[in-house]
Amino acid sequence: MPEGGGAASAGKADITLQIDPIALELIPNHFISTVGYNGTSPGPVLRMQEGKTISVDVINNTDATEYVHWHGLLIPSDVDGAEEEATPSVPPNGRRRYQITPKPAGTRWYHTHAMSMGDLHRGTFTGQFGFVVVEGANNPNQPGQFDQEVFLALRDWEPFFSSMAMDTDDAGQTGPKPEKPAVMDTRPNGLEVSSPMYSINDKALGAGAPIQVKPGDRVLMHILNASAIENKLIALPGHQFRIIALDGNAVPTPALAETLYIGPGERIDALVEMNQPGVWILGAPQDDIRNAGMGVVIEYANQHGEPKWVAPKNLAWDYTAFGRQGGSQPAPDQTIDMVFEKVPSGAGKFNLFTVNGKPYPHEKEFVLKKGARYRIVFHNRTDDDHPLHFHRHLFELVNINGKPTAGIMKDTVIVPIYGRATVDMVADQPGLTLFHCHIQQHMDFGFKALFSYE
Ligand SMILES: [Cu+2]
Repeated sequence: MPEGGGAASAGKADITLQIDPIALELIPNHFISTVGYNGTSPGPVLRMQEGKTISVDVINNTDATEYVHWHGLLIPSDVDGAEEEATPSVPPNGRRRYQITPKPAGTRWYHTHAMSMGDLHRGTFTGQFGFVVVEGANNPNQPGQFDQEVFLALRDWEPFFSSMAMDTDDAGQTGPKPEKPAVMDTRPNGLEVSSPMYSINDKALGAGAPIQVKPGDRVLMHILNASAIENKLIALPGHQFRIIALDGNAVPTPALAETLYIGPGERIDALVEMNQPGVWILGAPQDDIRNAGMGVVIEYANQHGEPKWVAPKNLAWDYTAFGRQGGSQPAPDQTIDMVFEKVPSGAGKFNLFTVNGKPYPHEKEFVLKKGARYRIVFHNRTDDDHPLHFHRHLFELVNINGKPTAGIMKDTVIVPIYGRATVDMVADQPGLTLFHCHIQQHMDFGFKALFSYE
């Protein structure tokens, strides 16, 4: 097996991730063929100690070049896991050892960062993803605050191209559209990616074991949208989610929500008090998506019968509900405007996305000064909600569609359709830094930018 180079790989690493083709039995006797970590998808929950350096061996048993990205960790570019940041790859049928010092504490995740372009069997369309829990004093999820914790990765499978946008980005969004153009682009849309099958973790709704709970239990749910293609809605009839962390970072104002809206790349940590004995479906509010697998059964002790679904009354999702009311940020050193547009390509072709008028790459366009505070304004002039992600940095939400907030630290934010989001980012992680939409096809066709430090 060829060595990938990099750090010497003497002895066994603290963590070994093996990339292999796998078969996932989403529903009994129906297997789908994909690629996973250590024979499964999601891969193992990786627990790390904040600040404690560990070695990770990645063994790639496929014929594709791979990258393992540590999403939400503040680590150097050469181990972050992105080609654009010049992280050394894991060669086809090869291996490489990385050393990482995980921080900050909280719910993070790992996933492939390979490009897919027109190949729906590559990149985040595969099963290469899993949770990372960084343990530490500031982890918002301290033992004693919950009786049971569950990890719920939301996924879709067997993606296919279609000429229609089948997502539901408008479902929970009734807000203003400050970036809506006066004259709409009427050119015919290009290819979108859709999915006929859904799951939470590796089972479609009803195909796996129910989550067993007892009355009075406080269940800590770590929810991750590991989809390559779309934002997701999730509800649990009879119950409310108490949101305690977004993207693994404690929120200033833990508050209740009836429905979660979560973009690819985002994590939500929510406490659910189990106070409605019965058998329930936690799942997507859209009947077609839930019936195609997006859900899991929650079963109270000594309760039996068909799992019950009741449509939620309130689909609204508002990040600012969890922020510090009346708070503000220090004045920025500089403001950066980023304008996102879609160039519709017509039937059978891939749409192109531009950042400030140009698709990736941008020649030295975004250069940061170490220590400076940047106010970044995302102008979404497209007809989709986009989950926008910064590598290697946290940012603070400042404003969403005119609503100010403070204290919410994230690494990925959904910028609503024709909407505007403002975030503050302190440039405290020198090195190449990738910014992109976390919808794989958008990223691959232009929706990304590279930030560097001067
Ligand atoms: Cu996007």
